[in-house]
Amino acid sequence: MKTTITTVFAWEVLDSRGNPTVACEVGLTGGARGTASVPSGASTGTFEALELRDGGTRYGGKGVRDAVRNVNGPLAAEVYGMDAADQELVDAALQSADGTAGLQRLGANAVLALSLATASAAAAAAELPLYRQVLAPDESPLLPMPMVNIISGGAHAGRALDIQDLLVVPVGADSFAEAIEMAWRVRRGTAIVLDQMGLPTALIADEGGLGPRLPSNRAALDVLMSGIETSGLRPEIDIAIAIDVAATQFYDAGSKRYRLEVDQRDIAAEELVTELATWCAQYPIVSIEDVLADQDWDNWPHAAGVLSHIQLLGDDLFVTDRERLARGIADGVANAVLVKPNQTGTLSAARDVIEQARDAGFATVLSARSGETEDAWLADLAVGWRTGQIKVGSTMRSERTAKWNRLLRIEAELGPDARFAGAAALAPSNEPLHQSTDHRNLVPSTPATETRDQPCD
Ligand code: 2PG
Ligand code: MG
Repeated sequence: MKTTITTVFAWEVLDSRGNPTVACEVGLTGGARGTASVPSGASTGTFEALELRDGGTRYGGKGVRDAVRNVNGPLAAEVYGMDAADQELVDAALQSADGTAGLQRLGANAVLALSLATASAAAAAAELPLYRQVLAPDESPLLPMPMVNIISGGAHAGRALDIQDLLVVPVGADSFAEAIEMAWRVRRGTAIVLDQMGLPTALIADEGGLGPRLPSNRAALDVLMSGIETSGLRPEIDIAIAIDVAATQFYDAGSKRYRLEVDQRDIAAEELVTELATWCAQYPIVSIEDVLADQDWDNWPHAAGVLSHIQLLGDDLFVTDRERLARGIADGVANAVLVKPNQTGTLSAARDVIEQARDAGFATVLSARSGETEDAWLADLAVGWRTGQIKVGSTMRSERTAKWNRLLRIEAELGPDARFAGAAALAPSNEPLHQSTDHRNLVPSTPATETRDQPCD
């Protein structure tokens, strides 16, 4: 067999924040090789799988030599002789080598590096691009709708705002390439607006977004709206807004209240939801992520009731975890899930969560982390897994453009066969993303936002 794993080699590299992360190469009997490197979050959810760091003084404690040793030692020993083409079996072996639920022993960064490099080697052996390798046999590739960061706050921008991400969804785009150009226009328009306000535009946040200091969280929305207008695109029809509140970051579990530093307010969950509902009524918002904290389960059903007209996305809430998503589905607290492979540790576990979400009628958004590398596997996974949406950051910084550029290439290469998920991928009216649907007609004839343009309260 040409796809037997014969070599595993991991080493330490730097991510886009300059912090160490794990890279890995897997070699197969037939000579094929695959490499991968793993990303790292800053606004991490409390319940994510473990990112193993060395501690001590080297790299301020952020070194990953232990994780690298775990790949080259116990994890490699586990997969030698296995068939790289059987991803599920390899991932099950990696999971059982660790033996804990959150990969607490060997580290999710170690496990994911090997899981991804295995997929990449199997694709090389089959002489297929990764997106074809991970595609189900009866399905065809689907380019995702991008959710693009324009203004950053929270942990990605020195807490210049409490809200973490203000993003755009180019709902009027008919192709991925058109969507990226539209997002580029809004980013440029927003920079022009900030410049006119006398604010620096060179303050670039971790994901390439603008990181201005503004007087309030709402002021950031107003700047974004002006940016959309300056771009010449139409709010709602061409461009809609998405927000990642990342509320876990400003939640006080003791008092169970939310501290908005920029607004100088200390509010209860209900008030935060009311505030967001008001924004939904006043701005063309189609998606809100982590509206409440990951420990605030009790208040999520209220948020879901009030905000059910838009895409309610769980990131820190679900942490790409089957059990947490199952609870979210049962409690009806959201209608979409953000999927980050390093929150769970293996490709198979991430894919499982996508299937689980689809079966429940949830929309899926594959997401990068705020600390990324130049590796572009995320783009291939979005297309091959038909996630419908992708969140990568802004339209600049090479670790971000690596993913956009990969998607641009895939769309260009597919030519007339390229299918773009379009606005119909967004919950709550998301189209099923299984192949049974003909995605040529996924972009609705009326702008998708018209159906969602109802007050959220
Ligand atoms: C998020 C991600 C990406 P981080 O919260 O959605 O924007 O951030 O990788 O820091 O968790
Ligand atoms: Mg998030």
